[in-house]
Amino acid sequence: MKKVKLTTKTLLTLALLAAANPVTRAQTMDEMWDSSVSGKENPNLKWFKEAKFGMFIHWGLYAKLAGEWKGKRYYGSGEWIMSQARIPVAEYKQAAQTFNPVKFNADEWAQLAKDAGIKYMVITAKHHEGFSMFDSKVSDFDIVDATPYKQDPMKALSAATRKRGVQFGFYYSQFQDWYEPNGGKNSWDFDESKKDYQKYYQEKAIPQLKELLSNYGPLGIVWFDTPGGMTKEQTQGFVNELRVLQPKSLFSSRVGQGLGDYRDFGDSEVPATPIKGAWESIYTHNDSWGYIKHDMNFKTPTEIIRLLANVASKGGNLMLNVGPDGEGNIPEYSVKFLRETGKWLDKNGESIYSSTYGLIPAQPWGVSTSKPGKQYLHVLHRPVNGKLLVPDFKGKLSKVYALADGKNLVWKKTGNDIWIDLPAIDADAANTVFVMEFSGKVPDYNLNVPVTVSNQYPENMVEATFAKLKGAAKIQSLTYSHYYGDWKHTICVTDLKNKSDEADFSIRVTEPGVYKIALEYSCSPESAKQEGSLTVNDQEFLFRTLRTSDFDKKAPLPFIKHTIATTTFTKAGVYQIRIHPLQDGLELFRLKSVSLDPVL
Ligand code: H79
Repeated sequence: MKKVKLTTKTLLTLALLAAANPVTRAQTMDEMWDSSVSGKENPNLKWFKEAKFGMFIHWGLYAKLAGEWKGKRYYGSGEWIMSQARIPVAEYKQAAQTFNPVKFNADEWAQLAKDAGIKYMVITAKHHEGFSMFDSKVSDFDIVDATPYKQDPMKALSAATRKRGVQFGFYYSQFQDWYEPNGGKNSWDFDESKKDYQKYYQEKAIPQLKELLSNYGPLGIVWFDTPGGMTKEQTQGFVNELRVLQPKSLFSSRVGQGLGDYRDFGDSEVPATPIKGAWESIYTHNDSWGYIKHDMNFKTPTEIIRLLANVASKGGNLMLNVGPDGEGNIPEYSVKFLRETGKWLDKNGESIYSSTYGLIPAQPWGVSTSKPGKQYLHVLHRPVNGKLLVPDFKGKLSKVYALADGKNLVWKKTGNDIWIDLPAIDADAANTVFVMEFSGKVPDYNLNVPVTVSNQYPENMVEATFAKLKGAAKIQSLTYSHYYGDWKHTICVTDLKNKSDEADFSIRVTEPGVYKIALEYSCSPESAKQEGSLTVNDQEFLFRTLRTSDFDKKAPLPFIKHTIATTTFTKAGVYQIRIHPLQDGLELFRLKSVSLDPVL
């Protein structure tokens, strides 16, 4: 899939940078993307960059099947059930005969988006199953011709959404189409070697996209997915042919060949560091994109609010998916939890909408976003003593206040450190926002700032992203899944194979104290029981690796938090942590983080 390639390419480049430069770290990934995306200066991106929060909707015949086929339940991406269960077209199409979503109410859906603080909506016009959720003259396998419902829900939804000032767009699976003999990826009905993808593009995908771009008013986005079967020139021709119909509509990067207007990360992926330009992270509310009746694993309002802040703190948009059922109802918890998110955005939206990435890296207290002259502190964890550190802040600070009530806070500046006296915070709050107002030009986020370690927080995590690498060590994003296609991504230091391969971390301990040091890692059976060395604070600590499991992208990647040492920092200050194998040979482990948990 497109996203995996982009990530791998980016990280490969980082690895090459690391190889050329013996001590380096994961620097920003942004320039690469900026130069490879066509829409860098595109004025049509303005609304998108301001929007920050989108709603994705996966709705199709799979919603009617609800994750079950012939009495057997399927888990993971419900919109993949036809592929997962290898359902023949002749049987699958029968589901349309009973698909009658009479509970669908366009105004309710659009109002939910509005109430949730959502600024754009993208709905599946056609997913890989090949079924059109709109009135198509190109195919009879559509909601008007093939179902008892006989209406076009996209007409009403596009109008209701736009009426509320929310941008509207379509997801369209341009290459995969399991219903068509020449569409991508149905190998259980059709012989892949006999497929004529160009015929499919000419006879279905392009004509249908023209219908979508002609019959539903101005589209904010056309969201393509899983490109295939076209050269770069053919993709350019495809884009050009569609572009003339709606020159302002944004095409997602999964149109392929670097020809999108903005970048999408992988499914359920947030980049580790700030990224410039226009981009989006996509997540689903539970485990599946399309409705599955036994999938009740919904992210809580707190999780959604924190995810949104985290994505915004890197400079991107979050598009969160909901999967309405076969009757046309959005799941109860999606409705409730989105409305809760909307209540938070009502009060705190200033810190999200039209913002960009924060000017400092993530801290033990949370993340930050910024606007010209303003830095928003998203406090997820309050320091016990109420003294909040904003390190490496180079602007000329004029005031600090709570976003909720505008009350000024006492602060002081020591060098480039800002120390803020926080008021009491509701312990249950998902995210309490404080604002720093400043003048002067502030340089971009600096990844070289030592990671804050403080006894004011129960845990201090130093993430792999912040490693400086030596030798053959690399930083990689490992992609794997729990259920079918529900991707997870974890950034790790890998390839610590020899004594000279090292992961080094610069930390700043803000108060003297005693800390337990733990390593969070994944370790294959082959790598287990090897010795490693961690040096910090003029002491070397030895440890022996514990087995977790092999890496398998279709299974969970378990991590163990292995506590290895106790140490006392007698003075506040900057310290280096150095980690390497004690012998030459096998990879030591895949290191996710080093944590320092205060004891005294
Ligand atoms: O629409 C949602 C997904 O259905 C779609 N993108 C999001 C927005 C998507 N299409 N493809 N993929 C995601 C990647 C899927 C990879 C898979 Fe597999 C290959 C799924 C099934 C085969 C690997 C093997 C994962 C599960 C089995």
